[in-house]
Amino acid sequence: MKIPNTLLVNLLALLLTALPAWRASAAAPPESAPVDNAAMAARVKAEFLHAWNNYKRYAWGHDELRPLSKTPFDWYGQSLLMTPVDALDTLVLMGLKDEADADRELIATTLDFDKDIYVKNFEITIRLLGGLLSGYQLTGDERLLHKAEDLGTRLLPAFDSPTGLPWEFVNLRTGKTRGAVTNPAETGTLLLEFGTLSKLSGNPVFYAKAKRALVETFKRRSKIGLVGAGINVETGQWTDRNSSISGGIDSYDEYLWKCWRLFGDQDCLAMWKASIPAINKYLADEVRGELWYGHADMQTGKRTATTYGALDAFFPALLALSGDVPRAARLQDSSFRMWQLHGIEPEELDYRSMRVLAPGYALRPEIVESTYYLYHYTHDPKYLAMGRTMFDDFVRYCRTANGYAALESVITKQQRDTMQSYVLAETFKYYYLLFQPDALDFDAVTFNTEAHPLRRTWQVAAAGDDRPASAPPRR
Ligand code: DMJ
Repeated sequence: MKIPNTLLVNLLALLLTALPAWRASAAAPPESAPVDNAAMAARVKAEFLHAWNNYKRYAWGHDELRPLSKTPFDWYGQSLLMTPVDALDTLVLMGLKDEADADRELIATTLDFDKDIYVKNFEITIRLLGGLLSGYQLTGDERLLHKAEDLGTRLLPAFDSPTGLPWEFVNLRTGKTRGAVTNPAETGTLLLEFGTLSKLSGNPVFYAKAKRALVETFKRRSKIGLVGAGINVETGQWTDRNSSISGGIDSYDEYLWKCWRLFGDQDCLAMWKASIPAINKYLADEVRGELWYGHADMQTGKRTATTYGALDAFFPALLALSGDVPRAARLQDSSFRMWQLHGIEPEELDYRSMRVLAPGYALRPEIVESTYYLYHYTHDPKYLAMGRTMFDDFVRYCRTANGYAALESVITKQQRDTMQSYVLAETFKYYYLLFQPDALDFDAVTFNTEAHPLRRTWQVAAAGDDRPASAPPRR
């Protein structure tokens, strides 16, 4: 009897997804051979250069490289230099001075925000505003600060909504806005960048607008202390009650703590303290003796999904940074289990059944970020070994002749023609810092959610007073 091809393909796919699930709870520990940090840092740097040089060869001056077709890609049809700005501080931290100088020159002489395009306020803030500010702080090049001021000013109309919550899109030339339905990550992941801009420029308006957006999001939390995944900036009403630590909410939680850390803003500390117990109570989930974080209804706390994914893997870093290393370590073990299922992490997993729900891998950094933080706080060599395993897999499956490519599927390992700018801002940077931690003084900086290190160069205001310093130091 002839078995139809489609049946064979389906059977194979079932086997490929079921087998790893079967051995999931017995996830192997990272290899125990000692890690040669210097050799690993050199490898990371060489691979970063492979990605950067191919960006230069095939996409110089554009937003991103498409690594399979060797073609450039611009998010909005015109370039905003996403990769050059995102990559600048990584070049500096890796000591690639000539490359960093050439990149800085490109940015200073060609980046122009006077464009009739609607941009996503959140993405442009974390990637470009954050990248320009950290680039300025690391190089002292005032031209980068002027670009940041220009950009911040053009983004300000985004906050002109009836609630103070920012519109999703703003036109860089006209200031017109659109996109009433947004989410906490987009409304609450702005204060590190806008606040730093206020401190460095002396103009308090940036801090005030971004802080209001964060506070207005927090004020709308439910009685049990959770936020949802969708909110309307005109009405202030939630459009999606699904709560999680995942995409759409993730960096809102992150900035509550980090804005306290960078600015000493007591309101941010208070908001964090009012939020984290609810997150740990309703979203954390114990399965097979493992710690995971799932989804729950923001009003009732009832579990709505047992999903966790590549984006959620930032949370151990945040837990460790805010002082809960034991919980961070347990969650990191779960993230690594997720990674080991298929030798590289999927976008989304059902942690009860250990079945992959969304099979892509977008070259995301979050799991590496958490590995770096946990190594910083524990000095446990297990995290170096974890990082080495992940980097080996990352190179094995994602390296192409012309850069690094995302995966359509971690099961089939089929590649996708995209290399987002955050790969150069974050993924490579966190791998590098894990193996070369003295490249940066961890305690002196706060990373924005795009891994741009921001340094406090101003006086901290007295408790309860978050007004920007009036005379910011200039380098
Ligand atoms: C990055 O742009 C940022 O880390 C953001 O917070 C989440 N998404 C990507 C990386 O996955």
